[in-house]
Amino acid sequence: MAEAAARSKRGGGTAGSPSPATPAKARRPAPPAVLRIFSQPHRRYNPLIDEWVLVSPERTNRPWLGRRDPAPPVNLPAYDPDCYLCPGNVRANGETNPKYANTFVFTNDFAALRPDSAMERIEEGLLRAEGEQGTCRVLCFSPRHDLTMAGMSPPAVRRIIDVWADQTEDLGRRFRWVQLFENRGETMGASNPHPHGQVWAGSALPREAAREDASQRRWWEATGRELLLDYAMQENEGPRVVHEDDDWLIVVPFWALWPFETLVIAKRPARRLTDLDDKQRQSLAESLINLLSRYDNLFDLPFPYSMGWHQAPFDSGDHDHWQLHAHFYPPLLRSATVRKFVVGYEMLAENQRDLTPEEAAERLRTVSSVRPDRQAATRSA
Ligand code: H2U
Ligand code: ZN
Repeated sequence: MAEAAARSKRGGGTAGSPSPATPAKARRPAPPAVLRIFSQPHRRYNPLIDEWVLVSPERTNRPWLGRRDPAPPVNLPAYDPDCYLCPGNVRANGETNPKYANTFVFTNDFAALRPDSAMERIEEGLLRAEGEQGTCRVLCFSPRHDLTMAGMSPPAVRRIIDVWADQTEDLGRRFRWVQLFENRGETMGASNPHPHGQVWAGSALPREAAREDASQRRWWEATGRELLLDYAMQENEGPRVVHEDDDWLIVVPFWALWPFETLVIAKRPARRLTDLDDKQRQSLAESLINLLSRYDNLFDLPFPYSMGWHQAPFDSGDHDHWQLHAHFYPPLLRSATVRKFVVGYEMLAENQRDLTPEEAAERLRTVSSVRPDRQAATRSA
């Protein structure tokens, strides 16, 4: 689509957003201005959810007398008789897990969504409510209680990717939104160190999904291109790249909120995990191991995070504007025990970060992409 046409179609854009029709390179400010802006308090725009974040680079120097989280336990056993996710163990609802060899999926015994909820709607003035149907499942990544994704072999991580894709396909037949995610570490609320993820699928488009859907659609309608593919092109070999191969780009996004937040973007058009071919799944397994090893090496501990996949919803209409990606949101800021809190100004005004995304990316790039335990050829599936 011609740029002029794109510009007029967009009609000026949403408040504060950069014009999508402006060529990427030309939008980049001149280096002196970049240096000036980036070393002082400034705001950055997140085009994926149409929101701003305040960046205050000098604040990382402030003293910290606040909360320190306990360092997570290391040296876990390969099997824990008290773990409700280990093979052959009994869960809270009395069911016994099979003696699974690779991965194992079960319906969450304390599901937040159920398939048989009443679907009525009420609307009384400002009071609105609607029924929501869905289901929640737990995904055990490995029978080994002590094996995190970073410690797994590429074929073992590849099996998790296949499970993610299979769950997407299965739940997408019945529900509009399929949210795959993992909470890793006590700091992120994980109830159990046994490596596991979750999938929640529901009939509504939840908040983040709706915002990303709207932003990607606006960009697509204005430019005829996928927002995240344009972003990946603009970040190519830039200061925020953490890891890159033919199929995947991992960056600390320009607009990141969490100190070491990363965005994993498929470099070729893909709406969902089910679109990925064999090679893309293989390279994704290697890219994830690379990223997670860097995370673990950063503060020399199993790095806590919440991560999850965003992929096209399952509803009528086209999804050409969607590009598959994963978000990693780690809470740690300056050490193994000092985390970032999203409180105060963030709750009441807008998001804020101290460390710049460029500094965070540089630290993640500099740290080794191989965990010390991997060098001893202890790769285990
Ligand atoms: P998190 O650790 O990420 O919170 O996930 C564990 C999930 O496992 C949690 O949602 C479920 C909890 O409801 N669970 C079971 O389904 N069965 C059990 O026996 C214990 C925990
Ligand atoms: Zn276990």
